[in-house]
Amino acid sequence: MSEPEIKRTNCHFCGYLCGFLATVEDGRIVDLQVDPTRYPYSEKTLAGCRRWRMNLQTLDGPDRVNYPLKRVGERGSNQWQRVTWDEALDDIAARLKALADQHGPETLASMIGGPHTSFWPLHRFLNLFGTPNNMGIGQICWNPRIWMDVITFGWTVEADVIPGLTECFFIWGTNPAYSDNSSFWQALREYSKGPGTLVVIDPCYTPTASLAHRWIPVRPGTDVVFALGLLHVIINEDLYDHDFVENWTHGFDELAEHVQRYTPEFVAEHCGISVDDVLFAARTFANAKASALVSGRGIDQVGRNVSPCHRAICCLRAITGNLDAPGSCIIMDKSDFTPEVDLEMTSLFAQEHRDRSLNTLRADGTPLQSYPGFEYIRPFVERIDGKVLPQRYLTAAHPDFVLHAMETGEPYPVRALIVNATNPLLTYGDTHRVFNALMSLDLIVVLDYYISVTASIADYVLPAAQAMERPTFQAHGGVANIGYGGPAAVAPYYERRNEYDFFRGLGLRLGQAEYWPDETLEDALARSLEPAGMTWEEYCTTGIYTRKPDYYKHLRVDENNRYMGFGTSTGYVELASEELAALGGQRLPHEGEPAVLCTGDTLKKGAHLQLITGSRKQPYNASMYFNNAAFRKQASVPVVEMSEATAQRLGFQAGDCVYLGTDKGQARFQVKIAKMRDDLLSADYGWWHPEWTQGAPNFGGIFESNINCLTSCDRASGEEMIGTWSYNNIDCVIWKSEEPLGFSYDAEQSYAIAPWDEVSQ
Ligand SMILES: Nc1nc2c(c(=O)[nH]1)N[C@H]1C(S)=C(S)[C@@H](COP(=O)(O)OP(=O)(O)OC[C@H]3O[C@@H](n4cnc5c(=O)[nH]c(N)nc54)[C@H](O)[C@@H]3O)O[C@H]1N2
Ligand SMILES: Nc1nc2c(c(=O)[nH]1)N[C@H]1C(S)=C(S)[C@@H](COP(=O)(O)OP(=O)(O)OC[C@H]3O[C@@H](n4cnc5c(=O)[nH]c(N)nc54)[C@H](O)[C@@H]3O)O[C@H]1N2
Ligand code: SF4
Ligand SMILES: [Mo]
Repeated sequence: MSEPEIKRTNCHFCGYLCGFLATVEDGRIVDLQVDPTRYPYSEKTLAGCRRWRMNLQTLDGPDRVNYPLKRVGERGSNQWQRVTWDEALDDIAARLKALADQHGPETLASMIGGPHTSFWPLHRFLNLFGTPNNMGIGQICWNPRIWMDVITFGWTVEADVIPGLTECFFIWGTNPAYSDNSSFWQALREYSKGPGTLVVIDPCYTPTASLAHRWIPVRPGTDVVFALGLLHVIINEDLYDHDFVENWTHGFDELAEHVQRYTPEFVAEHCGISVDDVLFAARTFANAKASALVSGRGIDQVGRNVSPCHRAICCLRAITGNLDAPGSCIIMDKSDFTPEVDLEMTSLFAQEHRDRSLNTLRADGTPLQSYPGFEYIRPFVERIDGKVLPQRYLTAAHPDFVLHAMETGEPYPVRALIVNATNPLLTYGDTHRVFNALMSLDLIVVLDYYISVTASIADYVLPAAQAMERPTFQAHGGVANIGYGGPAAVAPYYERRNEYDFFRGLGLRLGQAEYWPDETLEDALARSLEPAGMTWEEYCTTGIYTRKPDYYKHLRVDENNRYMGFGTSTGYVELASEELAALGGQRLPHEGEPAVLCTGDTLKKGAHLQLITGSRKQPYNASMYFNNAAFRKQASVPVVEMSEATAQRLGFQAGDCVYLGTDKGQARFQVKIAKMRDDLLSADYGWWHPEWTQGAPNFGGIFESNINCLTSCDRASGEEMIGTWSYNNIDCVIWKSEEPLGFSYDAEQSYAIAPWDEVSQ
């Protein structure tokens, strides 16, 4: 037996990536301690985190997938046979090649989820294979904000809160108390105790809202109107930054005229708030020495209104001079290390394959979130410091189009799918549709830790290494100059592999050897750090590479002694967007109609209300950790929240079992009373039942309490330029269920997913 060694490594159970010191004996981790010497150590965060102690348990949990598994029964029968990696990779490569020969390479699609791992190996593989059909959650998480910042400012911005200077702070549609157990939440708590004014815009009275000096409970989906109302007040009361507006913005007069209709009275009525809320928020934001703003999924997931809302927020920042100024928000630098766009090798993605992108082939395509859209924007952005955005994310295929191609073979058949670190049967819109489309495919390959519900209908389930078994380098797609994480503590247990090894292995079998020069992920990451002048060893010692950007970067001068300005088509902040107009969009932010999901007979089933879905809660993360018995004890039922007055009006009591339904489907929840707007429902997401059989007929209970049985990713009701669909601000019908929920919590029962070797054969 070898002497125990202490190894640095990281947790990746949330985006914070805490550093650990692992005690390793004979290649196994026997103990874990927090590493106080490395980024992003925070005693308070760790004290509040319920997941960090799970790392050891998960590393060798009974339900982990440890070997490549090949389906032996019918799809969805959850019958598996253990195969070697070579057998799996050879067969997958051969089948992908045969399908591509028959239908073209675009017959392969992929799905990714939240930032659980690095996705550039997948994207590199897809570029070299020749398919544009990578789907993701980008359209409803991240892409809208990134795109609108870029369209307006030439690059993305982040809040730069400086106590004492940041006199006003807007938290808009995000609840870091539950979603972000990190230094940001700690900083917010500190901020709320100081002299600055904290304003939280959220229809629900969240723990974040409870810290606020003013909680503004706008009606979901109306944030764009609220933001336009703030602009109205700031312009009409002459509270804007004349110097910045005159010298650095484009289209101010048009914007000023456009917002005239959004009087405080109109806005208050439309958003269901008071006139004073509008006046207070506008005056506080404009009059502060510096104002910062952070937004979240609350406004990212509202379909048509998502881009106009982000655009209006960009205008708000700009006309109040809260752009690239200390204490407000700051334009990020590109990364010094190799950015995502180069790691994914999108420059090798041939034009003939770009032309097969459904986002452009389809008449109802998404003009901004597309290869031509990206290429149109690219030179404006690139003018400032050679910045290039992560192309695969920002051109990701719209799920509606890809599902349609699976269902109909139009405009070409999509027959194969790689699912990388996502559980689309719970997290993508319209579960019934996703289920039927996936069940019809010729080949599904899932990389996961577990036999997730999606894995249970795959042809291959491949065992993924978790953070402590792989090096981690979390970067924001190259849109900020920060990367953090650390080394693996151990080689992957059993036959698990990291995603790089999988995609490289597949690539080598498909003639891509030249483009996978690094044998290991660690070599590839070390190489990507070289341009930043940091060695892998240095990075592992500190846990971070970063450099803070300068302020007022538009005032730098170029070689011709001209101001650099902004990376937009005019060189100014585009309050009226020439870029969107050139792509067929609107120059100014206009509100759109919400999606309608309930019609005809659906409406007869019960009361018709507005619904938001998936507000983050602890201890779960989307569909993850439902196999953790302690978590299940703590949060044992899926709930739908409503205000006391709403419950009374509808005749419900806390604990009642209710159905929520739309034309798409229904799901059951338990009623919980919460402080929030009246006539609004907020339902949990991600709920499934590892203790129920995986595979047919129950499929882990995904049709019982899965809110995405009700949602839709339909392009027609989505945002026009990017295609964002709605998870918030949808309409639904609620009625009482005479039966209790289809399961009950039994503390004695094991909640682990049944281990594969017990369910096989
Ligand atoms: N109705 C509704 N739907 C939503 C949302 C909502 O608010 N409402 N939110 C949306 C948003 S913002 C997001 S980001 C998505 C999240 O959607 P997903 O990312 O699909 O959600 P998770 O449940 O976290 O699924 C992660 C899966 O990946 C596996 N996994 C975790 N880490 C790794 C890894 O390192 N490697 C591999 N190979 N597998 C791993 C887990 O075991 C799990 O099965 O959901 C979206 N869907
Ligand atoms: N515990 C836990 N943490 C997570 C995750 C998880 O699944 N679980 N997921 C991670 C991921 S992938 C993401 S993207 C982040 C998301 O983290 P957040 O951005 O914080 O997202 P949410 O909690 O979905 O929504 C935040 C708030 O938006 C409000 N809201 C809903 N609709 C509207 C609206 O129309 N207008 C306004 N103004 N507010 C609205 C909701 O009431 C909610 O309080 O969290 C990450 N962290
Ligand atoms: S779950 Fe997040 S906060 Fe908790 S230990 Fe892991 S990285 Fe840190
Ligand atoms: Mo997300």
